[in-house]
Parts: sequence; C-alpha cells; structure tokens
Amino acid sequence: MVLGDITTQAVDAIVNAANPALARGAGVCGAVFAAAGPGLEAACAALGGARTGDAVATPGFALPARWIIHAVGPVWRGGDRGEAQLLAAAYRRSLEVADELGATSVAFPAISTGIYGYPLDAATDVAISSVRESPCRVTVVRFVCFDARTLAAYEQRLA
Ligand code: AR6
Repeated sequence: MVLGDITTQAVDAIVNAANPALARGAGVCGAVFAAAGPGLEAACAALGGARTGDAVATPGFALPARWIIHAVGPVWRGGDRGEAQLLAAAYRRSLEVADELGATSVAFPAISTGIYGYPLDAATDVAISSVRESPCRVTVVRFVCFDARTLAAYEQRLA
C-alpha cells in the first residue's frame, strides 16, 4: 500500500473506479481521464459500458501504466443491497482481466469509498479479502491510498 496518486503508478495496469457508462466522472475517474488524454473517451465509448461488479480494459494511453482496468463498484445503499458481493466482484473481475491482459502488477484505488459512499473500513475489508482470495497470476497488487485516512485503514489490516 502507498499514499499517492494512481495515475502516476508505474505498473502494468491501474484500476479505475468507473461508472457503468464508463463516462468521464469526478474523483479518481476524472484524474484518470485527465492524465490518460483524449484517446480514453473514445476507447470507453467503444466498449459500451460495464455492469456493476464487472471490469473491462482499455489501453493506458499517456499513463505510465500500459492498461487501465475500469472496475464498476456499487453505490452504497445501506449495505443490504448486495454491496459487499458487488464490491468483491469488482476486485475479482479486475484481477481476471489483468490475467487476460498478461498484466502482473496492478494498482487499485479504494473503489466505491468516495462518491459512491461505501464506508471505508468495510470496503477495505472487502478489498483485501477479495484480492487475497482471487486465484490469479498477478504478483504485485498495490493499494494506492489518496489520503491519510485511507492509508491508515489499509495499514491497520496489512502492516
Ligand atoms: N488516485 C488514487 N485515489 C484517488 C484519486 C487518485 N488520483 N482521486 C481520488 N481517489 P471515487 P467511487 C480516491 O469517488 O466512490 C466517479 O465520478 C478517493 O479519495 O473516485 O468508486 C466515477 O465516474 C477515494 O478514496 O470513486 C463514478 O461515477 C477513492 O479514490 C464514481 O465517481 C474512490 O473515490 C465512483 O465513485
């Protein structure tokens, strides 16, 4: 885990906390679109969207990372709408897509914990357990935390 900006990570693939339309959004998504440059919007439009819990890939364009895996986490609606399963699926599918690409190093943001409102501690539990339980050939998973509070949540569980 590191404190930092996911758009600067030199890994095979970074994960974007996307929306189902794969549209340019705010938060980490806005930062990824801004840093990747103009090619990303067309590449996302060509994919035609992704369901919540799923992940799809595009090139990284101007990013240091070769690929962007767009994972769609759930909007938090109180916790009894399958949010944990959908968040776990977003992490698991991201690693499956990484395998399909041949990416062995992957950086994740704290999916759903910003605009989508997923409580940080619960989301961090799901992030770590779903990554640990995913059978994949990825050898490096980096959790990129944008603020000290998020880093502390990961440190508490991983240190
Ligand atoms: N690098 C790493 N993490 C970041 C960065 C960055 N550059 N910028 C923000 N974060 P959010 P969500 C953190 O809201 O909750 C978008 O509009 C942020 O502090 O980006 O899954 C999409 O298009 C938080 O810890 O994603 C969707 O519509 C984490 O990334 C919606 O928001 C996730 O916050 C997705 O919401």
